[in-house]
Amino acid sequence: MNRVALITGINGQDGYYLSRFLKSKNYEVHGITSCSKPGIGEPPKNCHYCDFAEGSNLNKIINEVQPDEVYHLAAQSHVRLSFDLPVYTAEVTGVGTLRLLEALRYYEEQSQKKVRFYQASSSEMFGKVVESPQSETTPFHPRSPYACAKVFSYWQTINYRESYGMFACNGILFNHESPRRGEAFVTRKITKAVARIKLGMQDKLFLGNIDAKRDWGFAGDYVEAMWLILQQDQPDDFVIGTGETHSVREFLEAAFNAVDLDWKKYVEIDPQYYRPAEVELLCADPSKAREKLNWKTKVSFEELAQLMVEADMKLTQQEKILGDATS
Ligand code: G4F
Repeated sequence: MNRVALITGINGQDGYYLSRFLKSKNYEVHGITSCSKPGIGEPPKNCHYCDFAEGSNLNKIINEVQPDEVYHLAAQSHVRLSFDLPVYTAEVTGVGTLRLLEALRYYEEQSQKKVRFYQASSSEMFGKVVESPQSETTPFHPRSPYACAKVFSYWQTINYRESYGMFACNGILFNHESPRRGEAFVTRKITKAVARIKLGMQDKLFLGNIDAKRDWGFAGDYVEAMWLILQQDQPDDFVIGTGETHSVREFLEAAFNAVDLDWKKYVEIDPQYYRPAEVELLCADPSKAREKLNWKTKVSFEELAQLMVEADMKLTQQEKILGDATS
């Protein structure tokens, strides 16, 4: 019989790549989303609706789906926005995880079935880093309501493992991007602007702190690590990243270079994109993942920028044709 996976936040970038990956491994994939669109049509097959800010129907969904593996990706995941919506972010990104863990604990007790649980932990938890690169043993110093909520979820995951013997694991993922990345995140904001500037649809790109450094990889590679984490004999926590760090400035250079433009002519700094507290530098030490999961990233920084620009060029060209046809 096929194994059953339940992915929360299935409509996000990682949900997209993870569901494709698990289907290629013959899983029956179910998803939870909060983006209900009543009236437009029937919900897609195996799609369930739940808002992690309250989670009242989680027990019902888990009872129906009877998952073997649960990948908890749902979150209010935008760091800048979390400063404007701190309580909502704590509810969804923090307490939401606890709601799910508690529902799974109850389900395990009732059904006598074991479930494997993956928590999407984040490198943002390292925040004002106390050492570099950051590994599984680096202490946390969260710098945003989002990061504080993720630290809460990280420890709840470990607490449920230690208290109730649950197979609950953290993947501490560094930034991972793709053409499916939301347009409010800096890489996609840049690649979309590059395409629009190249096609004459935009003049300027406004950004915040372009000196911040991140460890950026390709999301498609990272979902395999999520799956590998749940295939181990023992539940454990893993840092997942490339081991390389680059500034936003370097990403700008790579993305504009991909279409032979000089970024300096188009980019302006707008302080509205600054954060009350910034995470200046993130760089992973993924040695444990390499050794125990045999996982490593396959797409380089330059290839990532290139593939995102190419995808946005195609998309923007189509939008332009559609716009011209309807105007
Ligand atoms: O793309 P970002 O918004 O990602 P951030 O804050 O690093 O968080 C992402 O990665 C985390 C993993 O480490 C996830 F947990 C989290 O959910 C999210 O996916 O910003 C990256 C950097 C920041 O330093 C930011 O200040 O880019 C800087 N930046 C400069 N100008 C900007 C902008 N970020 C955004 N979003 N928009 C700007 O205009």
